[in-house]
Amino acid sequence: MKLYRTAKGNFIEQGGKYYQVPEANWDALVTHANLGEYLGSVVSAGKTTDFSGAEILAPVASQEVWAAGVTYYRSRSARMEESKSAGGGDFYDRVYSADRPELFFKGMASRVAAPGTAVRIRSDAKWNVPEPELTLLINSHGQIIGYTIGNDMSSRDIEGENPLYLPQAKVYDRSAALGPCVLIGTEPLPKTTPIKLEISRAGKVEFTGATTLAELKRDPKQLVEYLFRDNSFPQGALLMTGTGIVPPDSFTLAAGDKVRITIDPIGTLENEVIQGK
Ligand code: DO4
Ligand code: MG
Repeated sequence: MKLYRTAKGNFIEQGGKYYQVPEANWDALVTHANLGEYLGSVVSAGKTTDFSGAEILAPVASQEVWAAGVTYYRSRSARMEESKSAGGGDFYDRVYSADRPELFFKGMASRVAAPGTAVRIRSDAKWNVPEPELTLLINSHGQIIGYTIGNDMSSRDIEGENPLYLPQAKVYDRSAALGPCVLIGTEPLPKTTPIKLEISRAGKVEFTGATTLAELKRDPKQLVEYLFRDNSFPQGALLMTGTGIVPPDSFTLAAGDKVRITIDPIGTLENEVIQGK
């Protein structure tokens, strides 16, 4: 069952049919005592609707968006390389194998781009990449209630210059995209689940990459446990689980590029890239 947040309210898609959710408030859905059961009852009522033309919004309202880092070996190695001359490489190796994961605050809804809208490159950054990440939707009790797709846009030159610049490399207007929907479910996704990234420029594919959840070193539940340690999230939270796809060091995003991230059971998140205002 997929849940869409749209400008016309919330919709469920199941078996190719769409159902409008009576509860129009996204925060109320995320904090619902039993979301799966509630949405199931909407489907069982059998009142289908026309979904075409609904403007799809990012699946976030009052939730904080957080991100985990260096959860895939590929991310560890890329970060060690980019921060070598700044003497920061060792930190990435250490966090990859430490018990405590790297978790950082990515922003609120105001920083997040909806599907089909623009993500941004910082105006003062020269080396930029999208980061395709399985993203967890978590309720106020710290339970994973669904899965969406996240793009953790990153400025590699800024984070590589000094690891203390990480918040500037990661958090700025339109530095994240989420969507297009939430796959509702509390069970972990299979380890074989593929995550795919395609970047095209002027109609030509510039980069493709793929990984699977088998490469994710951390258990999503363990990431959530750390996030909720000494933090309360009365409206729930979203947590990006890290990237396992990093384009070669010679690659940087450019304005006009199209980023497509596909996680099969969820869908495809597509955004165009802009730089500056
Ligand atoms: O430590 C820097 C950020 C890492 C990150 O965002 C990732 O691995 O996805
Ligand atoms: Mg990331």
